[in-house]
Amino acid sequence: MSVKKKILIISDTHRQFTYLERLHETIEKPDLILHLGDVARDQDYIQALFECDVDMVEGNNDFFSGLPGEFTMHIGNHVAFLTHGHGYSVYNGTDRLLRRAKAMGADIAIFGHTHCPMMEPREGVMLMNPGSISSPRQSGRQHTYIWMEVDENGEYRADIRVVE
Ligand SMILES: [Mn+2]
Repeated sequence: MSVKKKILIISDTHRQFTYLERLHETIEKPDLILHLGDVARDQDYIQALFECDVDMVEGNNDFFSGLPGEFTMHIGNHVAFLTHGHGYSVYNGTDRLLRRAKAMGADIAIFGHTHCPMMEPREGVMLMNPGSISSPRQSGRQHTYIWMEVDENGEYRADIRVVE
């Protein structure tokens, strides 16, 4: 597979950059960073650190940020729906998020907010949450992100990775 595009997916950085900086020192340069919200003030810093665009949605702690609450984008042959997730009550499951992603014609739904990583196919939609690289809440509390690579055929592979 020849990689055409590398996307770093992160969320809920909440002004804490220790693990993000560590990650920056060890990974190859992404072509794009997707940030699933919280907090908007981190966008400029991350953009400067990685020297690449950071596309971001508004989190529940991002007041008057001017960021979109959600958007869709093409990733290779796929359509991804991005939102922080608080508007879809993701703490109580992914039903509402899934319904909205389908309505938007997406086969990938990327969200944050829970600070718990997830990679799970459900009814034709791949649900992805990078967790929080700064303040993880899942058991074991590993500092996680998602690394995604898109190939020349428009297919992607994505996996949850840990910053040690
Ligand atoms: Mn949040």
